[in-house]
Amino acid sequence: MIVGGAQIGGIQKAEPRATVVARMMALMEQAHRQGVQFLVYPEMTLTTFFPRFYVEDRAEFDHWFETEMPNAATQPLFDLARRLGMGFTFGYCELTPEGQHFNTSIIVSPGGEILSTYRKTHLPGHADHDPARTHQHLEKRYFLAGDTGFNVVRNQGVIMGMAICNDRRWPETWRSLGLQGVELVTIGYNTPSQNNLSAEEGIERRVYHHELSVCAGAYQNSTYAVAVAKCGLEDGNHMFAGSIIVDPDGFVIARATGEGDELILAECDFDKCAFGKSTVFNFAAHRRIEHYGRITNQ
Ligand code: ING
Repeated sequence: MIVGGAQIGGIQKAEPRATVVARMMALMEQAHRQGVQFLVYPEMTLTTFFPRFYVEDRAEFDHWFETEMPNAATQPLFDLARRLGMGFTFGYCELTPEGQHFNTSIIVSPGGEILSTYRKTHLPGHADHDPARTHQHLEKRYFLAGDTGFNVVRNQGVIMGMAICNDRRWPETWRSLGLQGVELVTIGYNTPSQNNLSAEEGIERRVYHHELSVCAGAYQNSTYAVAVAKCGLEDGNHMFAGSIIVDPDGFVIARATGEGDELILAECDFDKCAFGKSTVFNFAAHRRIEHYGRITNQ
């Protein structure tokens, strides 16, 4: 199966969802022309990365959230995917009827059915304004930690699982999916080039840690991974690109070259996952769970 990654360049605060969806659809049509059957979009694909901004009354930011999916803004994307017979996944900010705010992603079948919903588990950053920081990163202020856990679903004959951004840095994410036989892990991300207490950390180091996390996770669980950025400049704030497709041996088999809207794609032979799962990473034969207690109870 040819799998695609639809990297999205910066979305400015003032940019309406309709414009963003049109950009997403253009990439989907390009993907279809190049034989892509499943397409991966970034985290928070519909809006700017607003957790960089502090607001006292969080309700002021509810307009960044979707209360239903699909909805008027995204229905055209669902309709196009169905017409093209393409499965896809994308991230958005979810406001539930109960008033809960999640950083969410979904997997949609070629027939337009939402097969799986995932809510981001690992929220980086902080909940209150931190004057010591050069850049705020307030995901803990605007989102609840996800309540879905890590699940897989079979779509288009492939066992697929979702993670979102910071999740990729935690081995627990990957092994939770690996233990369910995952063959394709999708990861949308928005990673600021500076958001720590010191601004001198180089972007090369950040990009290295991103790629290291994805390649290690894929290799250690013998799965493909597609990690796709929303990147470039958003109202002057930079997020790095580096979208990649990684094979079950941990090799990068496709990589974005720019920081704008860009399609990457690769032919994925999911039978390749079986070798690692039956040899080096045959979990049943080699893991010793009696010694792993610290991972789950600390
Ligand atoms: N962003 C970043 C990420 O995990 C971050 C936060 C940046 C963590 C740099 C560590 C280093 O890629 C999101 N949205 O999780």
